[in-house]
Amino acid sequence: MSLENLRPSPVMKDFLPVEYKDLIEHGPYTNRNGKDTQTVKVTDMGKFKEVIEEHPMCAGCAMTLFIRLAYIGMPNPEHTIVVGTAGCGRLAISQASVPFIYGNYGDTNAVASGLKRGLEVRFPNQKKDVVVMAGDGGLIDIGFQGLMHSWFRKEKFTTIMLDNEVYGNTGGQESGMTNHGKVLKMAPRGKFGEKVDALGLAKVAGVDYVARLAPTNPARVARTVRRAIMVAREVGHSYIQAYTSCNIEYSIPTPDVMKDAFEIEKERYGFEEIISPLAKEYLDDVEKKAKKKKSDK
Ligand SMILES: Cc1ncc(C[n+]2csc(CCOP(=O)(O)OP(=O)(O)O)c2C)c(N)n1
Ligand code: SF4
Repeated sequence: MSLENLRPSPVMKDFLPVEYKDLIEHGPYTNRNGKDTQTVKVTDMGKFKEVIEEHPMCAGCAMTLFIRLAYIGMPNPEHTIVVGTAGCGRLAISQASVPFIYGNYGDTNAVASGLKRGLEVRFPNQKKDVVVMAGDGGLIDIGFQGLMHSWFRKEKFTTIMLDNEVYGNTGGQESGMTNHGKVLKMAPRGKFGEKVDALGLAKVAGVDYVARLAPTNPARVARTVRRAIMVAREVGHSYIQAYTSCNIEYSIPTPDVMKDAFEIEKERYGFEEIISPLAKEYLDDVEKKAKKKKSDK
């Protein structure tokens, strides 16, 4: 959606739902007030209208926290389309005030490839960001072929893997991203193979921006999402792999969800960025300009 497509008559303004007005006046939609970059900050979370406010996911699910932060990080949510699929994440993603396309399980990166190319033809003067947000099963198992080929083709969109290391939505089957030996409800003998090195695959495929992180540092999550989307806009594909634990299938007591995230981050999910020289040059330029704008104010 674009705010330019939806321009209510000024005389009707008072009758618009308060949620809609809040999104424009106290939310992350950016171009209504003449600004072209994100105006809300993670540190102000709770004080502005978020694009996602209600969801039916399990209480304390880290995936939901990550998804909220990802929406805050989007540089232009009003010009963004999210592609998802079956899996827990879409339960929250489909509640957001950002258009959502529900691809068939396994099809996300093929759908996003066509969508992004179509948007470039339809809107030659307006950048539209496409973001795939899907589970580890949806991407590394059933969607593997589409994922890999979108990487090899350097399609200009962002893939975010919500890596809870299990098929959460269907009750606990192992995925390619489950760790070796992990016993799950529907993997009673323990995972046979190793966790797939998706970061390594992304690097080999020449993905321009690759990042791994856990949702332990909210500002860093938003910044990483912003960087990934900016690279996909101008340079090539970007991939974020986020540890988003499943407290149900991994039996993590709700109050300990963040403790688990910090522990796993320390053990094997530390923050990592792999940036191609071209993407680095572009990000340096964009971020330098943003800093200069701030200091000029
Ligand atoms: C083609 C197809 N196969 C299987 C399913 C059933 N299915 C729905 S969600 C899901 C697992 C989701 O796991 P994952 O992608 O890791 O996401 P999570 O629920 O863990 O976030 C499966 C197998 C489906 N919807 N479509
Ligand atoms: S089943 Fe797991 S991943 Fe899915 S909503 Fe519940 S805690 Fe989150």
